[in-house]
Amino acid sequence: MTAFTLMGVVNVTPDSFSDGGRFLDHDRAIAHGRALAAEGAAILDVGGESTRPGAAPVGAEEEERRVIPVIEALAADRGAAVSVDTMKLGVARRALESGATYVNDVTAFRHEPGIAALVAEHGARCCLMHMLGEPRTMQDDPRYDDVVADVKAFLEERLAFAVAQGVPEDRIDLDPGIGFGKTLAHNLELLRRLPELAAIGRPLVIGVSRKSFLGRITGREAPAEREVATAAANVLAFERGATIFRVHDVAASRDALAVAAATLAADGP
Ligand code: HH2
Repeated sequence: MTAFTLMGVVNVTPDSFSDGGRFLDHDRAIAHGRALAAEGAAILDVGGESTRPGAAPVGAEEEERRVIPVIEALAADRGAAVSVDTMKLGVARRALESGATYVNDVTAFRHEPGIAALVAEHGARCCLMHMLGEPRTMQDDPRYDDVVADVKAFLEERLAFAVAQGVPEDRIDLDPGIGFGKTLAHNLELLRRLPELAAIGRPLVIGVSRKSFLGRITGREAPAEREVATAAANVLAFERGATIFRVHDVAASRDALAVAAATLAADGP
């Protein structure tokens, strides 16, 4: 059976688009991470800065204050791998020293290129994500020649950069960055043509969870009501080559993906 991996989102922020403020308290964030691991998350992605469109940047000190105690506690559980969702070198360093083994950088090492060497030095894994522009302005009229070809070329270039900095290729995952400088049509085209990105040969991470394009399609205003839509998009992405799914609700996508995986396996040789 083709395996899939669930990456549970632990947002230690006041302003994340779907769960901002719910887990700003360290104890609540840690309990939430443990609950996601119990539901089947193999990776817990801990973030202290929202990247939603228009989000205000957070200083490194404040970001560390938010995430480091949570990373320390979840890593000490020795269950799920702990990822830090950051674009800052200092935060990534403290996180890796505190037990994280995965760096999820939505700028793909463009904001602070030194994170690549840091990941290499620690023998960590990483996710390199495509984003057009920066969070503050990324949704202001994004344009591409061919969104899939442009994202593919970007991911290949960032993969080559990370490898040149010493990160072994087999420790690098790639992500088309659904919703990061993309219209509804761009997101759908990326999902539809995912096999072209899977052809790069690295595992694909998909982060559709509760995003606004799902609200546009379903008419669901509240992000937490977009779980069925999230699971549907994840199943389609899995069938087209993605294997790592970044989600807020682990149980819902786990069930949907388990059915997809069993069905596709039954189809095989
Ligand atoms: N999406 C978000 C944040 N980090 N990382 C990867 N690799 N892929 C994604 O699609 C992705 C990501 C946005 O979701 P969330 O963390 O819930 O919201 P916010 O950025 O507002 O905290």
